[in-house]
Amino acid sequence: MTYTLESAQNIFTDTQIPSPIPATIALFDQLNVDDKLALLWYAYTEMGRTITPAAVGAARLQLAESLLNQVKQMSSTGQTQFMRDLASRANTPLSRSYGFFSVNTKLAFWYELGELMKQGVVAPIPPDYQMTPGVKAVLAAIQQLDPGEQITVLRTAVVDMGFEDAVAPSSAEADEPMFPRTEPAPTKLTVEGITDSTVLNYFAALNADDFEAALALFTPDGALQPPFQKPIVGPEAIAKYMRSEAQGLNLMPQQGIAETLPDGSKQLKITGVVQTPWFGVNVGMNIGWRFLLNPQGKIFFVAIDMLASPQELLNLRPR
Ligand code: EQ3
Repeated sequence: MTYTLESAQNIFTDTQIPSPIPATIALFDQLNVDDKLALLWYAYTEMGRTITPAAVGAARLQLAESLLNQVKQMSSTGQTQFMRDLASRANTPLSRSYGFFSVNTKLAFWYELGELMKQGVVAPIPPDYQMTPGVKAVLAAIQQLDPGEQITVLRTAVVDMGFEDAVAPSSAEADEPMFPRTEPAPTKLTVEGITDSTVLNYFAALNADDFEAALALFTPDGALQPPFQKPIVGPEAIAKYMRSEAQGLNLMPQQGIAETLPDGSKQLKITGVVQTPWFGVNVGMNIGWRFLLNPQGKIFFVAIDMLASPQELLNLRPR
């Protein structure tokens, strides 16, 4: 085999346009705790309905219920302090409980807190809060992003909160409830320029939440690299990741290019749109998949990238 994980990560990099997301998150990270919480509130509540997520299933909230109940019983000052602890990743018992939640449970937890803030049950952002120039700058940067990028910034902010204990088991493993699909998954896929059955089966498997079938397409040392993350290597780690984070996604690949290398391996880049069950049809994320298949047609590597702009689609020309 003539490739390594490192070389695989570099396929098609000449077709990519840098995403504005990491710089926006870096700006956000520089804010102080109160400004972070206020920024998220404004971004979430003032950007219109498109970035308002759908209500989440009761099953998911059950996982967060005990923490929610504890927060509801606190004084208003206590609630504010709790939210500050989450945003500053303080090592407190409650902040650790949050840190154990899976990604989707963290989102569900904040969704519910947001509803409770609107109802006045949980302390809102103080009415006399004045946006600092820093908050205004980050808000302006977020407004420049497309909705798929905006929800990625919000999600990253929520996921990074709380205190994560390196040794504690993640709740994502055991009791992650199924994510109800908001839209039926596309059943028939035609991807312009792509006939490769492994890749088409990959899309079909994820659209059916059939992670076993998806895993069977990988080599035993195969890797999957989610947006802005390091590669996840090996079927067990990929399976765990998919069960926790790939449920209910609608993958709508549209077009791609495929190149066969002299040793029979193949590299493919495909672009399209992905919808998350949190926002359904309201938000389409522009996504690119970069696959490296071994000569036997198994996936050695796939990177999932957030495309900087639909402009990147134009870079997909046979070379
Ligand atoms: C209450 C409020 C507003 C104020 C307070 O001060 C602070 C906070 C935090 C607040 C609450 C904020 C809330 C409720 C934010 C909610 C945000 C949500 C629900 C964001 C959801 C985003 C989901 C995203 C970006 C999903 C992306 C999924 C992708 C790209 C999946 C890609 C995949 C593909 C395509 C594959 O082929 C393989 C698997 C993989 C998962 C990688």
